[in-house]
Amino acid sequence: MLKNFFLSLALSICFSAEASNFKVGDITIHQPWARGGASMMAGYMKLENQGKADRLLSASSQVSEALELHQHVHDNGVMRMRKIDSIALPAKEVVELKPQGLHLMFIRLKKPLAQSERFTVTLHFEKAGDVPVEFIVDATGQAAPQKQP
Ligand SMILES: [Cu+2]
Repeated sequence: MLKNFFLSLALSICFSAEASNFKVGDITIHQPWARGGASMMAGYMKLENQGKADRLLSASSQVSEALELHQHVHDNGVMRMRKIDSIALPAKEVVELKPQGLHLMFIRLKKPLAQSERFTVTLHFEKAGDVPVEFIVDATGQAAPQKQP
């Protein structure tokens, strides 16, 4: 917990100009956020590529046992999620990870995360390299842990 706090503090100092935007090479990561339940969470953000074509290869985090790249697909009218190997980032384009689309999937959370809680995810880009970004748990998260009144 204390470690997370100092990590957050370090991040907020490094990126104080825009609290929830991060940059590595030609890639800007806009406003990462997550929502989910006690054991699984989905993560979203906008990836803006101002340079040549790149790819998001993977992501890693301490909050879950596994972290996968997912895409929603329509399968005979049923929405399903599918694991994908990478997310293509074409040159000079913005790719948005959003509900019903591309997302990060946090699988087997080590502990449930509270609304507004922040945590660090390291993104691994093929060309731009690695960058730690801070996700915030969305206040309107679906299936968020409920407390009895
Ligand atoms: Cu998923």
